[in-house]
Amino acid sequence: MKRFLTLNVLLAYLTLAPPVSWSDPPLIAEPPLATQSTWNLANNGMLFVGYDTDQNGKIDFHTLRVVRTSYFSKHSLDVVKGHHPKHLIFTSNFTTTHYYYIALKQPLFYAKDLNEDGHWDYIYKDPNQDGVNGNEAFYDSPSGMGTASSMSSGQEVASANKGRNP
Ligand SMILES: [Ca+2]
Ligand SMILES: [Ca+2]
Ligand SMILES: [Ca+2]
Repeated sequence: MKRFLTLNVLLAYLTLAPPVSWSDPPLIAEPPLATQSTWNLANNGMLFVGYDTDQNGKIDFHTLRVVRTSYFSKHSLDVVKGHHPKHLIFTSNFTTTHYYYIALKQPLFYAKDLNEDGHWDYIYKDPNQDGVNGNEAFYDSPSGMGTASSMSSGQEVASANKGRNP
């Protein structure tokens, strides 16, 4: 009986609570990696890639990937790619050697910076790391935009998108 009640309370909560992602801006798929503006290691050891999706010179979209391993190597990028066919390879050029980061193909997190102020406004998590296909969920809003005024920001995004796509 208690379990039934708990379930009912949970169901009521889920029904009454506004869905977190209802008015959040829709998550877009990661642009082609070749169009990235920057990439680097985050403090947590993940590899982030920044994109300027509207090409106004300011980064507005990030992806974060799990790094499987990283190492120095004198091998060329093609050779290293051959060693890790199921991963993405990022490399820094040093004089005679390269430093390679072997990252998972698909991101674990996606982050939007709607107002391009450097503070992420919406972070989405894709636990399956299978690309943007609808099973991603709102994760956090470090800037507070996604929790305080997700309704108005959703409208801003809608109108911004309208202006962007004639
Ligand atoms: Ca931009
Ligand atoms: Ca922001
Ligand atoms: Ca997914």
